[in-house]
Amino acid sequence: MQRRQLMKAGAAMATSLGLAGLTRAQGAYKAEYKMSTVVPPAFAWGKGGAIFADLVRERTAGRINIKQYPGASLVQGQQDREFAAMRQGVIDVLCGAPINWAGTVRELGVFTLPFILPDHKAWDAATTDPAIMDEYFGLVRKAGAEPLAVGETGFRQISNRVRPIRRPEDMKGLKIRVVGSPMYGEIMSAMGANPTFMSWADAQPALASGAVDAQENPLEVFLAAKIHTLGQKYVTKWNYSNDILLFAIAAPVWSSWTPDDQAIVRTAAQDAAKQQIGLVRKLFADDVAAVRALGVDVHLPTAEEMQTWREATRGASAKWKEATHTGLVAKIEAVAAKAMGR
Ligand code: X2X
Repeated sequence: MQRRQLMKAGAAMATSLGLAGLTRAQGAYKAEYKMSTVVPPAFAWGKGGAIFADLVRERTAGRINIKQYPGASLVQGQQDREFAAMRQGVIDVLCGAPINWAGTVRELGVFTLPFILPDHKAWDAATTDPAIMDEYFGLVRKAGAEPLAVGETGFRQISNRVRPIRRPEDMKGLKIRVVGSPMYGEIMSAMGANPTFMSWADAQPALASGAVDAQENPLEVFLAAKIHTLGQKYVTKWNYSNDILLFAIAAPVWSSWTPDDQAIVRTAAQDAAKQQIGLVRKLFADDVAAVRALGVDVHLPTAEEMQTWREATRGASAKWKEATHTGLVAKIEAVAAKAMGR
């Protein structure tokens, strides 16, 4: 009897020791988890980050406190360093566009190839396809982060201060600012412009001073950042690229959380992504009218004009399919074609 009681006590002790061991393996929670976003919550994509942080704080009763650092301030505004900084432990939470990380993890740029997902039907089909997303999330995990959900940064449109852009000839000699992504640089060269790589922080003064003539961003960003006040008078809405907004957690941080908290954080990211996509699409629906109301000329390309852009970028596109992930790109193209009824 006594013996059995002793054994019971021993078992209880082992269990509690085991739990203690587990807690230790999971590590102590930090007082603050640092999240980088390029733009602040006044933009739909920065707002996506704010919604995520709020949901996590509420649903974990403050156990997980995510603090947003907009302006990519954790990397001194150098947004192309975000992913590397996440790997170094400077950033805990990513809520960003993989196009910014092209120099670190090229293969994550598959959704940003020119004209690969030309409309929302194609975009939705690809980003909700289980086989595509399993493979993509596998690449994110291999790169050192736990992927949680995917929002939308928005279709990117070109603007400039010189003339309306209708055909590749209109791009000749235009100095265009692009993010530090060689893929975007080569697309712009293929279209006839002179690309220059610059962070978002540096882009705005460069546009204001006329050091660069053109830029490309979703019109939601054009409006929120008041890019028309920087002398940008002409917009062409050609929907050439629409990057995902990836919500992800640095792998060591992710494994320091209990399975229950991991589940809460994943659901919060999925809910935030859904809301964020809703915001972006609402703005997209009215963006032409909103931009025109500012006195900016907005050109909507004809089907024929769209074909000239596709042709101009065919070579750059083929090169970057190889440079990112040929197999996954083929899957994305097949799903997109089906969604668009081709
Ligand atoms: O810098 C940009 O142009 C922005 C805000 O769109 C990105 O982060 C890619």
